[in-house]
Amino acid sequence: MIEKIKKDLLINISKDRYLHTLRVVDTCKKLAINHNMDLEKTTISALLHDSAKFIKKERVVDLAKEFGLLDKSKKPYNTELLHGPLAVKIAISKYDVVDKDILNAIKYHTTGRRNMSLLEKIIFMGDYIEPHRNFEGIQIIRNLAFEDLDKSLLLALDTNIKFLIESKKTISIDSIDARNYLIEENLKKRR
Ligand code: DGI
Ligand code: FE
Ligand code: FE
Repeated sequence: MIEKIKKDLLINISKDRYLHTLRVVDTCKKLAINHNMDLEKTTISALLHDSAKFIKKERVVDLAKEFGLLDKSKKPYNTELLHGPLAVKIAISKYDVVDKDILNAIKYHTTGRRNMSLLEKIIFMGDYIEPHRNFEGIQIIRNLAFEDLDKSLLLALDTNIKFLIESKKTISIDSIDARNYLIEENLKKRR
């Protein structure tokens, strides 16, 4: 299955996106070893996370509508945020993926959500810290991802949210939920 996905990706997504995907696989595997996560599940999730990125912007909303992916409460629809949910459809229809954890890791890789599983956190962070990502503070987050996954996730979410605010972009409720959840859980642990 892994080789088949790679072959298909080479045809479907751009070369740059393909190389990004391989770096994410590699980074996620390192995180998985570090945090004791199943390597096959990790590889499949990472390989498929951006598999819907070949779909043209104008088609994304139509396709998402077709698949019933548009949640009215999440309006206005942001096409950037639909490639995860669409990749889930590819995983199910093309590769018969049934593992809920893999599907959720793909679905929430851009936004995160509350109460993320270990696999979800690894895919989110692997995508975030892959070697070609380059912005201020990345090295701190990179190191933290191996030492304290939750702390790195919180820092990554904070950085994303700040960036979205500065760019005057919308912020998904799932990202806010993910951040609030981590802070609440952290407070509970300290009590
Ligand atoms: O698909 P990648 O480029 O590898 O990375 P990604 O899936 O994390 O997508 C990043 C893009 O998504 C980037 O352009 C910022 C955007 N993004 C992430 N979270 C949010 C968001 N955009 C909006 N509007 N709201 C969000 O909460
Ligand atoms: Fe993505
Ligand atoms: Fe990605």
